[in-house]
Amino acid sequence: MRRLRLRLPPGLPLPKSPPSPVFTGRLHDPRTATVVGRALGAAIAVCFVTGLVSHWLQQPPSWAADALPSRPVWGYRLTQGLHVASGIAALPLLLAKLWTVYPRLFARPAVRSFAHALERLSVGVLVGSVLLQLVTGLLNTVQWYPWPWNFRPAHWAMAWVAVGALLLHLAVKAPVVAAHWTRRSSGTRELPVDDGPDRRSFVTAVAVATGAVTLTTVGQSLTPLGRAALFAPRSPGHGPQGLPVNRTAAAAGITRELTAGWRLQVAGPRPYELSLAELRALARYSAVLPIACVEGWSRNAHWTGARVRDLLDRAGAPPDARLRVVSLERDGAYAVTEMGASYARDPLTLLAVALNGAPLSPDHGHPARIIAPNRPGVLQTKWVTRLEVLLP
Ligand SMILES: Nc1nc2c(c(=O)[nH]1)N[C@H]1C(S)=C(S)[C@@H](COP(=O)(O)O)O[C@H]1N2
Ligand SMILES: [Mo]
Repeated sequence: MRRLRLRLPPGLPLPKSPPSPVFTGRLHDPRTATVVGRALGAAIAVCFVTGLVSHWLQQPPSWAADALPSRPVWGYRLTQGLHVASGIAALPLLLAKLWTVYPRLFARPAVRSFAHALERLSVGVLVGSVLLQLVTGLLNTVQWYPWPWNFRPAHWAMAWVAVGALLLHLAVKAPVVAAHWTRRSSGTRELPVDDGPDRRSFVTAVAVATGAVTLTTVGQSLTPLGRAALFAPRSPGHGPQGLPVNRTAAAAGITRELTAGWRLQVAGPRPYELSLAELRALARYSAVLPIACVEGWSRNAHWTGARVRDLLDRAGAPPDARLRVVSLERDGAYAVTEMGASYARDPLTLLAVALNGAPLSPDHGHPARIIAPNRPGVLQTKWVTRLEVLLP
């Protein structure tokens, strides 16, 4: 390829910096930014609210821990499905929005006043935190953690940073948003006719892209769309006994030797132990309850087991007692979990020994596991060996 060389006439001073580009396209104007921003804002709002629900169900403040709602049984399935779906949908919307407004990076003067500097800084915080939230959240759904910090507390803290920056941004931009909310208010009507279609095609393309990523992933929780979930990390029907597995028995270090002489210990005012045969004799209750993983996949299953409330009553637990559930697993993050009184007392909360008509397979928690309604998957402890009554 021939090199193009710019030859300046002798004596002409060199320009100090290249001239700023000029953007005249309708796709970078406030009306397009408003239309895309509205959809992005809605996705972020759904994502934030459902994220709060997920956080509180997983890590309730102590005053609320015994009163978390155990109904509807599919509640967490719905909210966490929405959380992951709205986060995924927000990604193409965010890219479209950034593309629409990026010419502002070239606005000169870069800073007009102190207030303007603060506003630009807040936009930087907004873009950075929302990008980080959406990308790390997406990576979490495929269980890939290429960063040194603990995902959950960081995701929680960053959510507040992002929402704070977003509210500030909306407050600053409220007049512009209001002026461009409808086509009429934005004055598009008076534009030349040939100015309309480019915006319409852009918005349509963004809508199609957003719809496509949603349709090809949402089937991981919305099971009727399971076959369309080409890009979802999980397919809800795949796994032993028709249910996906998050952490296998092998990964958790659960060996045949560990489960061979298994007995359930129940610690409380009247402690006792049960052999597997004895527990199976108590397993007279069945419930259809979902596993709803925080990563977004979920699936209903048919569980059979003993009611946790009956096991606790037998140990002499008072009705408002809390429960600690201990797994055979040695040092996993979910080896020990706690359950508030509202779950422990719910007649649908089981210590399950069978799944979809067959004894639990090792990967689903053999010999026994917790299954409770409206509960994040991480708290549905597998390979349970001990229940401890926590007196109020
Ligand atoms: N002991 C123990 N229980 C556990 C886990 C774990 O890592 N250790 N993973 C949890 C998670 S994250 C989910 S989503 C469910 C998955 O249950 P399944 O493998 O039976 O579908 O189990 C939960 N129970
Ligand atoms: Mo999970």
